[in-house]
Amino acid sequence: MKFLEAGFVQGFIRMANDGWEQGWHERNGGNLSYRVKPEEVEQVKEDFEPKEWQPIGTDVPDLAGEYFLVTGSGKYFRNVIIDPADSMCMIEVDEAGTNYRVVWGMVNGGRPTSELPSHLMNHEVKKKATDGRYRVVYHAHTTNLIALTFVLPLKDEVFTRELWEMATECPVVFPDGVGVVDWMVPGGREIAVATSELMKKYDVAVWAHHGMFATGEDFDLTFGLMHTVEKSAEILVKMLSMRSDKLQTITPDNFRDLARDFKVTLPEKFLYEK
Ligand code: 2HA
Ligand code: ZN
Repeated sequence: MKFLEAGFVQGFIRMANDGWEQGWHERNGGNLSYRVKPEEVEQVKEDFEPKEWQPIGTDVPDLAGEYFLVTGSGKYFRNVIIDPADSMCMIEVDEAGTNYRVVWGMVNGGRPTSELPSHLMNHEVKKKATDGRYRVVYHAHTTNLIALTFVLPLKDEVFTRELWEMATECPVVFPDGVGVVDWMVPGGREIAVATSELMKKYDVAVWAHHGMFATGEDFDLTFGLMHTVEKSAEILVKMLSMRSDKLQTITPDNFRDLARDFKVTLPEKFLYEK
């Protein structure tokens, strides 16, 4: 099968374009990665043209031999749909988990996303924590959530609770909550370690004054998660713009009732009295 005809490649391209249309990917902002299934690698491997091995910048031994679709460093999400071979690539991780090589794409040169260490370390944590079910890691510059990082305390408990309160579906969509990383220099191993530490507990990590990481099983669930969190952040921004306090809201006991009926576990640390 031709690389671009494969269903998983089409799903990746569609998700990148959906993010662009949401306004989350100004210029070269954001990045997306997908851990490819072995049978999907088989579908497209006749199109591979392997390039030189390069250092990942961190170690991911539990991803040895895995293949990933990733957006390119400095590439624009708005171009993925019109020129995927220039904007994205498939990479292979070596048997030690320290190097990668491009096997398809980046036809005009370039590298995978500058956030490759964060993507791969998040994949490594999630692969282990979910018995291999999670395959997607998504980073976007979500406007309203970024705005909130200037006015809310940078604490997991506060972000989770405030986002949950803005839409009844939120605690059902992200019952484990969201984690928050203080401002850090992006692109390196240090922020990758901090983010992947949070991914042991959560599916969402907020990067203060920068954006968000979301992880999930497939493109629909991961895009839907990013969309749900950002929508909730938008409601909170609107609410705070009208007045600084709430006349009424969803209470801790309301959340406990919701948890019972929807059969989700909501950690009590998020249901504090204010
Ligand atoms: O430019 O979003 O975090 C890509 C990024 C870096
Ligand atoms: Zn970014």
